[in-house]
Amino acid sequence: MIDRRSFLTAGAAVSAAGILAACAKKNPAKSTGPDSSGSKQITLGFSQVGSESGWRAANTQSVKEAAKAAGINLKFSDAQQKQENQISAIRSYIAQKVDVISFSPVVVTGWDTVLKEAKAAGIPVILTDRSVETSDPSLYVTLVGSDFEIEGERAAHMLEKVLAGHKGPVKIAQLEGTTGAAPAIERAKGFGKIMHASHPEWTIIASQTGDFTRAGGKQVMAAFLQAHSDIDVLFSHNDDMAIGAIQSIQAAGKTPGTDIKIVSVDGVHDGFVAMSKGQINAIVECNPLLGPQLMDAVKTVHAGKGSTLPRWIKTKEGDYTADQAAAALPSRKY
Ligand code: GZL
Repeated sequence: MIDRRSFLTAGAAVSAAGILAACAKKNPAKSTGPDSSGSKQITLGFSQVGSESGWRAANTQSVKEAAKAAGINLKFSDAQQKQENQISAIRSYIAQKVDVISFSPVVVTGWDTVLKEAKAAGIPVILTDRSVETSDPSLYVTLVGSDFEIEGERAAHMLEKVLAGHKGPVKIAQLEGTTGAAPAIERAKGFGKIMHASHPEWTIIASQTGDFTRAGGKQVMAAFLQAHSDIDVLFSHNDDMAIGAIQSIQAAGKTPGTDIKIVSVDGVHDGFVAMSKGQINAIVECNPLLGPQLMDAVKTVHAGKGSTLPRWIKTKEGDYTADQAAAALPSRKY
Protein backbone atom coordinates (compact mmCIF):
# COMPACT_ATOMS: atom_id res chain seq x y z
CA MET A 1 0.00 0.00 0.00
CA ILE A 2 1.34 3.44 -0.85
CA ASP A 3 2.30 5.10 2.39
CA ARG A 4 -0.50 7.58 2.87
CA ARG A 5 1.53 10.31 4.51
CA SER A 6 4.50 10.32 2.12
CA PHE A 7 2.20 10.04 -0.88
CA LEU A 8 -0.05 12.85 0.22
CA THR A 9 2.82 15.30 0.53
CA ALA A 10 4.71 14.36 -2.64
CA GLY A 11 4.09 16.84 -5.47
CA ALA A 12 0.61 17.66 -4.30
CA ALA A 13 0.72 21.37 -4.95
CA VAL A 14 1.92 20.83 -8.50
CA SER A 15 -0.77 18.24 -9.22
CA ALA A 16 -3.53 20.36 -7.69
CA ALA A 17 -2.55 23.30 -9.85
CA GLY A 18 -2.59 20.98 -12.87
CA ILE A 19 -6.13 19.84 -12.10
CA LEU A 20 -7.42 23.32 -11.66
CA ALA A 21 -5.84 24.69 -14.79
CA ALA A 22 -7.49 21.85 -16.69
CA CYS A 23 -10.82 22.46 -14.97
CA ALA A 24 -10.85 26.17 -15.65
CA LYS A 25 -10.22 25.53 -19.35
CA LYS A 26 -12.67 22.67 -19.94
CA ASN A 27 -15.35 23.28 -17.40
CA PRO A 28 -16.39 26.90 -17.16
CA ALA A 29 -18.59 27.18 -14.12
CA LYS A 30 -21.43 24.81 -14.73
CA SER A 31 -23.33 26.47 -11.94
CA THR A 32 -27.09 26.67 -11.75
CA GLY A 33 -28.96 29.88 -11.07
CA PRO A 34 -27.81 32.53 -8.56
CA ASP A 35 -27.85 31.65 -4.86
CA SER A 36 -28.94 33.94 -2.00
CA SER A 37 -25.77 36.00 -2.36
CA GLY A 38 -26.59 36.62 -6.02
CA SER A 39 -23.53 34.69 -7.26
CA LYS A 40 -23.99 31.62 -9.42
CA GLN A 41 -24.91 28.58 -7.24
CA ILE A 42 -22.36 25.77 -7.11
CA THR A 43 -23.62 22.25 -7.82
CA LEU A 44 -21.86 19.48 -5.87
CA GLY A 45 -22.28 15.80 -6.71
CA PHE A 46 -21.70 13.67 -3.59
CA SER A 47 -21.50 9.86 -3.43
CA GLN A 48 -21.87 8.52 0.11
CA VAL A 49 -20.62 5.04 1.14
CA GLY A 50 -23.97 3.93 2.52
CA SER A 51 -25.89 4.01 5.79
CA GLU A 52 -24.05 1.21 7.63
CA SER A 53 -23.41 2.92 10.95
CA GLY A 54 -24.28 5.71 13.32
CA TRP A 55 -21.10 7.44 12.17
CA ARG A 56 -22.29 7.37 8.57
CA ALA A 57 -25.69 8.78 9.50
CA ALA A 58 -24.04 11.68 11.31
CA ASN A 59 -21.67 12.24 8.41
CA THR A 60 -24.54 12.33 5.91
CA GLN A 61 -26.47 14.79 8.05
CA SER A 62 -23.39 17.01 8.35
CA VAL A 63 -22.84 17.06 4.57
CA LYS A 64 -26.50 17.85 3.82
CA GLU A 65 -26.82 20.54 6.47
CA ALA A 66 -23.52 22.18 5.51
CA ALA A 67 -24.44 22.25 1.80
CA LYS A 68 -27.71 23.97 2.65
CA ALA A 69 -25.99 26.48 4.93
CA ALA A 70 -23.40 27.18 2.23
CA GLY A 71 -26.01 27.69 -0.50
CA ILE A 72 -24.56 24.79 -2.46
CA ASN A 73 -26.90 22.72 -4.65
CA LEU A 74 -26.23 19.15 -3.41
CA LYS A 75 -26.86 16.05 -5.50
CA PHE A 76 -26.56 13.13 -3.03
CA SER A 77 -26.46 9.36 -3.58
CA ASP A 78 -26.19 6.43 -1.12
CA ALA A 79 -24.08 3.57 -2.57
CA GLN A 80 -25.23 0.95 -0.05
CA GLN A 81 -21.54 0.08 0.49
CA LYS A 82 -21.07 -1.00 -3.12
CA GLN A 83 -18.18 0.44 -5.16
CA GLU A 84 -20.04 -0.12 -8.42
CA ASN A 85 -22.82 2.14 -7.18
CA GLN A 86 -20.34 4.87 -6.32
CA ILE A 87 -18.72 4.64 -9.74
CA SER A 88 -22.15 4.87 -11.39
CA ALA A 89 -23.04 7.90 -9.28
CA ILE A 90 -19.78 9.66 -10.19
CA ARG A 91 -20.41 8.96 -13.87
CA SER A 92 -23.90 10.39 -13.50
CA TYR A 93 -22.51 13.56 -11.93
CA ILE A 94 -20.05 13.86 -14.81
CA ALA A 95 -22.91 13.53 -17.29
CA GLN A 96 -24.85 16.19 -15.39
CA LYS A 97 -21.79 18.47 -15.60
CA VAL A 98 -21.76 19.27 -11.87
CA ASP A 99 -19.20 21.82 -10.73
CA VAL A 100 -17.43 19.64 -8.16
CA ILE A 101 -17.59 15.93 -7.25
CA SER A 102 -16.97 14.62 -3.76
CA PHE A 103 -17.18 11.09 -2.34
CA SER A 104 -16.14 8.85 0.53
CA PRO A 105 -14.58 5.84 -1.25
CA VAL A 106 -15.91 2.58 0.20
CA VAL A 107 -12.57 0.86 -0.53
CA VAL A 108 -9.12 2.23 -1.42
CA THR A 109 -8.60 0.64 -4.86
CA GLY A 110 -10.36 0.71 -8.24
CA TRP A 111 -10.95 4.43 -8.73
CA ASP A 112 -8.41 5.57 -11.34
CA THR A 113 -10.63 4.97 -14.38
CA VAL A 114 -13.63 6.95 -13.19
CA LEU A 115 -11.49 9.68 -11.65
CA LYS A 116 -9.69 10.07 -15.00
CA GLU A 117 -13.13 10.50 -16.60
CA ALA A 118 -13.91 13.29 -14.11
CA LYS A 119 -10.54 14.92 -14.84
CA ALA A 120 -11.14 14.69 -18.58
CA ALA A 121 -14.50 16.38 -18.06
CA GLY A 122 -12.76 19.16 -16.15
CA ILE A 123 -14.61 18.41 -12.89
CA PRO A 124 -12.44 18.64 -9.74
CA VAL A 125 -12.80 15.88 -7.13
CA ILE A 126 -12.56 16.20 -3.34
CA LEU A 127 -12.33 13.05 -1.18
CA THR A 128 -14.05 13.02 2.21
CA ASP A 129 -13.58 10.61 5.11
CA ARG A 130 -11.68 7.83 3.34
CA SER A 131 -8.71 7.92 0.97
CA VAL A 132 -7.92 6.07 -2.23
CA GLU A 133 -4.78 4.37 -3.51
CA THR A 134 -3.71 5.96 -6.79
CA SER A 135 -0.44 6.56 -8.60
CA ASP A 136 -1.83 9.79 -10.06
CA PRO A 137 -2.13 12.53 -7.41
CA SER A 138 -3.81 14.83 -9.95
CA LEU A 139 -7.00 12.75 -9.74
CA TYR A 140 -8.23 14.56 -6.64
CA VAL A 141 -7.53 17.95 -5.08
CA THR A 142 -7.67 17.16 -1.37
CA LEU A 143 -8.94 14.74 1.29
CA VAL A 144 -11.09 16.02 4.15
CA GLY A 145 -10.89 13.40 6.88
CA SER A 146 -9.22 11.70 9.82
CA ASP A 147 -5.87 9.96 10.16
CA PHE A 148 -7.00 6.36 10.67
CA GLU A 149 -3.51 5.00 11.33
CA ILE A 150 -3.15 7.46 14.21
CA GLU A 151 -6.60 6.38 15.40
CA GLY A 152 -5.31 2.79 15.55
CA GLU A 153 -2.28 3.93 17.54
CA ARG A 154 -4.56 5.93 19.84
CA ALA A 155 -6.71 2.83 20.38
CA ALA A 156 -3.63 0.88 21.48
CA HIS A 157 -2.67 3.64 23.90
CA MET A 158 -6.22 3.71 25.28
CA LEU A 159 -5.97 -0.07 25.79
CA GLU A 160 -2.76 0.52 27.75
CA LYS A 161 -4.79 2.82 30.04
CA VAL A 162 -7.64 0.30 30.34
CA LEU A 163 -5.18 -2.50 31.18
CA ALA A 164 -3.16 -0.42 33.67
CA GLY A 165 -1.71 -2.78 36.27
CA HIS A 166 -2.65 -5.92 34.33
CA LYS A 167 0.10 -8.53 34.39
CA GLY A 168 0.55 -11.43 32.01
CA PRO A 169 -0.61 -12.25 28.48
CA VAL A 170 -3.50 -10.35 26.88
CA LYS A 171 -5.56 -12.15 24.24
CA ILE A 172 -7.23 -9.75 21.82
CA ALA A 173 -10.08 -10.24 19.35
CA GLN A 174 -10.30 -7.64 16.57
CA LEU A 175 -13.47 -6.68 14.71
CA GLU A 176 -12.21 -5.18 11.45
CA GLY A 177 -14.07 -2.64 9.37
CA THR A 178 -15.09 -3.21 5.75
CA THR A 179 -12.45 -5.27 3.94
CA GLY A 180 -10.31 -3.00 1.77
CA ALA A 181 -11.57 0.23 3.33
CA ALA A 182 -8.97 2.79 4.43
CA PRO A 183 -10.19 2.95 8.06
CA ALA A 184 -10.03 -0.85 8.36
CA ILE A 185 -6.57 -1.14 6.82
CA GLU A 186 -5.09 1.78 8.70
CA ARG A 187 -6.67 1.29 12.14
CA ALA A 188 -5.34 -2.29 12.15
CA LYS A 189 -1.93 -0.99 11.02
CA GLY A 190 -1.74 1.67 13.72
CA PHE A 191 -2.87 -0.65 16.50
CA GLY A 192 -0.44 -3.34 15.35
CA LYS A 193 2.42 -0.85 15.21
CA ILE A 194 2.08 -0.03 18.94
CA MET A 195 1.36 -3.65 19.88
CA HIS A 196 4.48 -4.99 18.14
CA ALA A 197 6.67 -2.13 19.35
CA SER A 198 5.66 -2.14 23.01
CA HIS A 199 3.56 -5.14 23.97
CA PRO A 200 4.99 -8.62 23.41
CA GLU A 201 2.39 -9.79 25.95
CA TRP A 202 -0.49 -8.83 23.62
CA THR A 203 -1.65 -11.35 21.01
CA ILE A 204 -4.44 -10.94 18.46
CA ILE A 205 -5.99 -14.42 18.57
CA ALA A 206 -8.91 -13.65 16.24
CA SER A 207 -9.50 -10.95 13.62
CA GLN A 208 -12.32 -10.70 11.08
CA THR A 209 -14.42 -8.08 9.35
CA GLY A 210 -17.84 -7.17 10.72
CA ASP A 211 -18.27 -4.68 7.84
CA PHE A 212 -18.78 -1.75 10.24
CA THR A 213 -22.34 -2.91 11.06
CA ARG A 214 -24.03 -3.94 14.34
CA ALA A 215 -25.25 -7.18 12.78
CA GLY A 216 -21.74 -7.94 11.56
CA GLY A 217 -20.20 -7.24 14.94
CA LYS A 218 -22.77 -9.42 16.71
CA GLN A 219 -22.36 -12.34 14.30
CA VAL A 220 -18.54 -12.31 14.20
CA MET A 221 -18.18 -11.85 17.98
CA ALA A 222 -20.46 -14.84 18.53
CA ALA A 223 -18.17 -16.89 16.31
CA PHE A 224 -15.10 -15.60 18.17
CA LEU A 225 -16.65 -16.66 21.48
CA GLN A 226 -17.49 -20.10 20.11
CA ALA A 227 -13.86 -20.59 19.11
CA HIS A 228 -12.10 -18.87 22.04
CA SER A 229 -13.02 -19.07 25.74
CA ASP A 230 -10.09 -16.85 26.76
CA ILE A 231 -10.64 -13.50 25.02
CA ASP A 232 -9.49 -10.68 27.31
CA VAL A 233 -10.00 -7.69 24.99
CA LEU A 234 -12.06 -6.69 21.97
CA PHE A 235 -10.64 -4.00 19.69
CA SER A 236 -13.48 -2.91 17.42
CA HIS A 237 -12.88 -0.63 14.42
CA ASN A 238 -16.18 1.12 15.11
CA ASP A 239 -18.84 1.54 17.78
CA ASP A 240 -21.62 -0.14 15.81
CA MET A 241 -19.72 -3.43 15.62
CA ALA A 242 -18.82 -3.09 19.32
CA ILE A 243 -22.49 -2.61 20.21
CA GLY A 244 -23.38 -5.72 18.24
CA ALA A 245 -20.53 -7.61 19.92
CA ILE A 246 -21.82 -6.59 23.36
CA GLN A 247 -25.03 -8.52 22.64
CA SER A 248 -23.04 -11.67 21.82
CA ILE A 249 -20.80 -11.28 24.87
CA GLN A 250 -23.86 -11.03 27.10
CA ALA A 251 -25.51 -14.00 25.33
CA ALA A 252 -22.38 -15.99 26.17
CA GLY A 253 -22.88 -15.20 29.85
CA LYS A 254 -19.95 -12.77 30.05
CA THR A 255 -19.91 -9.14 31.15
CA PRO A 256 -18.75 -6.66 28.46
CA GLY A 257 -16.28 -4.12 29.83
CA THR A 258 -15.38 -6.44 32.70
CA ASP A 259 -14.79 -10.04 31.52
CA ILE A 260 -13.88 -8.70 28.08
CA LYS A 261 -12.48 -5.16 27.91
CA ILE A 262 -13.65 -3.23 24.84
CA VAL A 263 -11.85 -0.42 23.00
CA SER A 264 -13.69 1.08 20.05
CA VAL A 265 -13.50 3.90 17.49
CA ASP A 266 -15.98 6.59 16.39
CA GLY A 267 -17.65 8.08 19.48
CA VAL A 268 -21.26 7.95 18.27
CA HIS A 269 -24.05 8.56 20.78
CA ASP A 270 -24.84 4.88 21.37
CA GLY A 271 -21.14 4.19 21.86
CA PHE A 272 -21.03 6.78 24.62
CA VAL A 273 -24.19 5.31 26.17
CA ALA A 274 -22.57 1.86 26.23
CA MET A 275 -19.43 3.42 27.70
CA SER A 276 -21.47 5.19 30.40
CA LYS A 277 -22.79 1.74 31.35
CA GLY A 278 -19.24 0.38 31.56
CA GLN A 279 -19.83 -1.96 28.61
CA ILE A 280 -17.18 -0.18 26.50
CA ASN A 281 -14.01 0.86 28.34
CA ALA A 282 -12.60 3.46 25.94
CA ILE A 283 -13.47 5.14 22.65
CA VAL A 284 -11.18 6.83 20.13
CA GLU A 285 -13.20 9.58 18.49
CA CYS A 286 -13.45 9.76 14.69
CA ASN A 287 -15.24 12.97 13.80
CA PRO A 288 -18.01 12.54 11.18
CA LEU A 289 -18.97 16.24 11.13
CA LEU A 290 -16.95 16.95 7.98
CA GLY A 291 -19.66 18.94 6.18
CA PRO A 292 -18.50 22.50 6.89
CA GLN A 293 -14.86 21.75 6.03
CA LEU A 294 -15.99 20.03 2.83
CA MET A 295 -18.14 22.95 1.71
CA ASP A 296 -15.32 25.41 2.37
CA ALA A 297 -13.06 23.25 0.21
CA VAL A 298 -15.72 23.05 -2.52
CA LYS A 299 -16.01 26.84 -2.66
CA THR A 300 -12.21 27.24 -2.72
CA VAL A 301 -11.84 24.73 -5.53
CA HIS A 302 -14.70 26.23 -7.50
CA ALA A 303 -13.08 29.65 -7.19
CA GLY A 304 -10.00 28.19 -8.86
CA LYS A 305 -7.94 28.33 -5.65
CA GLY A 306 -7.73 24.60 -4.95
CA SER A 307 -3.93 24.77 -5.12
CA THR A 308 -4.04 26.78 -1.87
CA LEU A 309 -5.59 23.80 -0.05
CA PRO A 310 -3.47 21.25 1.84
CA ARG A 311 -3.47 17.79 0.30
CA TRP A 312 -5.13 16.52 3.47
CA ILE A 313 -7.49 18.58 5.62
CA LYS A 314 -7.46 16.65 8.88
CA THR A 315 -10.27 16.61 11.43
CA LYS A 316 -9.79 17.22 15.14
CA GLU A 317 -10.86 14.49 17.56
CA GLY A 318 -10.34 13.27 21.14
CA ASP A 319 -10.14 10.07 23.20
CA TYR A 320 -12.49 9.10 26.01
CA THR A 321 -12.50 6.55 28.85
CA ALA A 322 -15.62 5.20 30.52
CA ASP A 323 -15.34 7.53 33.52
CA GLN A 324 -15.68 10.52 31.16
CA ALA A 325 -18.68 9.22 29.21
CA ALA A 326 -21.59 10.37 31.34
CA ALA A 327 -20.28 13.92 31.64
CA ALA A 328 -19.52 14.13 27.92
CA LEU A 329 -22.84 12.72 26.69
CA PRO A 330 -25.00 15.87 26.98
CA SER A 331 -22.63 17.89 24.80
CA ARG A 332 -22.02 15.26 22.14
CA LYS A 333 -22.97 16.60 18.71
CA TYR A 334 -23.55 13.17 17.10
C1 GZL B 1 -14.35 6.48 9.38
C2 GZL B 1 -15.53 5.94 8.59
C3 GZL B 1 -15.95 4.63 9.14
C4 GZL B 1 -16.46 4.71 10.57
C5 GZL B 1 -17.52 3.68 10.53
O1 GZL B 1 -14.01 7.74 8.93
O2 GZL B 1 -15.17 5.78 7.23
O3 GZL B 1 -17.03 4.14 8.34
O4 GZL B 1 -15.48 4.46 11.54
C6 GZL B 1 -18.16 3.97 9.19
O5 GZL B 1 -18.45 3.75 11.58
O6 GZL B 1 -18.99 2.96 8.79
